[in-house]
Amino acid sequence: MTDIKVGIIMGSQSDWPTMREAANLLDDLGIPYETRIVSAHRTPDRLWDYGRGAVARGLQVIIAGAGGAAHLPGMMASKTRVPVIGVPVQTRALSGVDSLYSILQMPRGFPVATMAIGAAGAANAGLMAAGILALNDPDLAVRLDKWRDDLSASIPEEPSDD
Ligand code: RP5
Repeated sequence: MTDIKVGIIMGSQSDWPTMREAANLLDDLGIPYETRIVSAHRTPDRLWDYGRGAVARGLQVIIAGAGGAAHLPGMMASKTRVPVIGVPVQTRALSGVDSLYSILQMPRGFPVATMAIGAAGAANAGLMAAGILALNDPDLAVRLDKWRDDLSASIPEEPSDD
């Protein structure tokens, strides 16, 4: 067991600019995490090993991002009961709709909590992971509440021309 409760995994190095948004949120909230490139197609054995070991290693949430034929989140959900939050990475050919549909339409029994396409979805995945962990971590709950309050306070009441 390690102190790390969140795994951020992605299908390719090319997904990292998107998935970094999830990592940034976890950094902001003081949540340790690990990052791995785990491809459903290019490194299936790595996917299997990661999923098989997730519970024993103490992971409590897995954020999985992939693009195109984005099978990583669903396959990870098939391999571990650790909740999987899926991030559809935006693609050039089909704008990420391919990724979204690949991740979203899981069969009954093996859910993936699917976020929006791209950077906003990755950031929200970090916040969703924080919300799950905060259920059993009062200090984190206080930090997350403050983060949310700060965001609300930053929104002006009126639009400006600046
Ligand atoms: C997927 O294929 C990855 O998640 C990535 O979004 C996409 C393209 O990968 P690269 O060809 O850029 O490595 O497996």
